[in-house]
Amino acid sequence: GKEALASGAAVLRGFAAKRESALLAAIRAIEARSPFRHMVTPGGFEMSVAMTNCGTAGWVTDRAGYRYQSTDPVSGKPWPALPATFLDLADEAATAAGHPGFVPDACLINRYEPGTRLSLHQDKDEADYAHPIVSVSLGLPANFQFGGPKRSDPVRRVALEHGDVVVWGGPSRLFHHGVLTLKNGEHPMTGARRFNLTLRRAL
Ligand code: MD3
Ligand code: FE
Repeated sequence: GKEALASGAAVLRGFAAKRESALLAAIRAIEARSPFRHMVTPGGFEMSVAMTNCGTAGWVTDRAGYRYQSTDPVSGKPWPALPATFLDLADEAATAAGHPGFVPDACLINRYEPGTRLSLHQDKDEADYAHPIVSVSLGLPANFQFGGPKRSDPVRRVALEHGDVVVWGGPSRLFHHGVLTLKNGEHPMTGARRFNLTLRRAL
């Protein structure tokens, strides 16, 4: 089913479930060339969530700042291409949520292990906020939190499970959001991990 979360935001429960094997195989192929790594924030803190990217641009952070760049700083080579399974899912989910014609050029892949979290932030390193972001959850469940345009806005919690897809567009595109500390657990497809794909138009 489709649930409205906020203005322009919708959760599509289980939308990615039938593609779980293809999505996880694609993540394995990507990480073989661009491994998951713990990036450092501009303030010098190592992120607990491990990240990698695919697409013509990838999101990175280091002491110099947050940005998108065409090469992986670890391999020195371009990021792996966006797999067809990611592009198809992005198009179908965005259309189902009322944002037809979404063509991402970047996908940030987050890997959570028990005890890791992503603190409240906005996604604002992209060139044009008119494009939605499509988020895909795989593996262990997480408690996702989202607020509003101001950091001080009240926060709501939503449980995101394996196969859930969230589409963020319109007024919700710049809402603050984060992921609470992942609890221990085992998932039959991913073990003690959660993966999140965020399909974006960066450039
Ligand atoms: C709300 N990832 O990679 S996805 C991120 O589960 C990120 O790993 C989280 O936040 C995760 O930047 C949350 C849900 C999400 C993604 C983008 C958004 C929510 C959003 C953009 C605007 C508002
Ligand atoms: Fe985000």
